[in-house]
Amino acid sequence: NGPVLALVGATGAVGGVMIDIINGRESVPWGEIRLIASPRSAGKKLTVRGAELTVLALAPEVFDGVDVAMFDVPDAVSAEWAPIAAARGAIAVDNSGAFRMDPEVPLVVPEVNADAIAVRPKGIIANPNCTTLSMMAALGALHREFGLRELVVASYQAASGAGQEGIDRLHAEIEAVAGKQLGARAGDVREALEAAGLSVEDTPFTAPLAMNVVPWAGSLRDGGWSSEELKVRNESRKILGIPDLKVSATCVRVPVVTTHSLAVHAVFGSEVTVERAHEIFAAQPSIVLVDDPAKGSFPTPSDVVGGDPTYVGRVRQALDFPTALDFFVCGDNLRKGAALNTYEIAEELAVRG
Ligand code: 2RA
Repeated sequence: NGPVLALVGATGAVGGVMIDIINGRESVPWGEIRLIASPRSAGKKLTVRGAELTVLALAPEVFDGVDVAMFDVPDAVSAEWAPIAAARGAIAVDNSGAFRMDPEVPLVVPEVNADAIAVRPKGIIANPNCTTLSMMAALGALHREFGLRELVVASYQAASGAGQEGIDRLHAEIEAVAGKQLGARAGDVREALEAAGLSVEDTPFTAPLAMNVVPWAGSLRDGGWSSEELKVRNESRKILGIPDLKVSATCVRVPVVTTHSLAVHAVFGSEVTVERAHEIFAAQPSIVLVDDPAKGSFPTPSDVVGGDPTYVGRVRQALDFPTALDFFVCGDNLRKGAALNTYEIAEELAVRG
């Protein structure tokens, strides 16, 4: 019989995507799969690989006999429960922000730093933030060849990064502005939302998101940076193993339901060419290259949502920087950005025994 897998947060938005991923796999290495959620959701029945499973209430005993426990829950829940799962003998693979920068917890993207999973003194492995993750497969592949030195990025983040609340809010805002001739006068979108009962006091996005872009994600940190921008910087350094990588990020929310995009300016230690970058991207199984602008061919969120790969396009050799590439990436923030990468770490653990 194979190892025992637990999914904590089975009834949440990412948990649902995780179950879709497990159901979509041709085969799985697991002898048993346990679904776990808050006591409020316990007792629900969900179908996993043809079997109807009852969701168990989160409690220390549910981790007994578990080999790998994936956590898709808020930071505070992970902070409390991942160590409990580890103390009961499970390896916790955590998708929250609770442990990502803990020096005793590896931060893993399997196609970039899979070997890091072997050193996990706390029995916990962390999954990166979806914004960082969306560009990591591409940057990891280029770094191996050219040696990354500096990174300047702007993100274009989807509403589902803010969970179901974010998805619901964007849908409600789009409904409120649909069919109206808005966008030619400052404040008219905001007024239309207020008139529809959608106060900006209640939005997770700080400002109207429909018909708009919002240069903000996360919470305020020193120097005017957002927590999301600092995550991009700190997590990129840790995953790529470049502690002094120079990073500057601007994180922006856009009216897209799911799939984060990033415009990346990456400076390397040696000269780069578009041809070689294309070859490197084409050779990486988790990357799909969509790069023929003469034919209008480049990745966009609405064309790639629901897919597992990282989509890369608009690859250009920066005109004034001989060692720099500019490119555009799109990645489904709920799949590779969250559930899929977590599951890939769990699979890697199963493969390595
Ligand atoms: C966001 N990256 O997009 C965050 C979610 N983890 O809001």
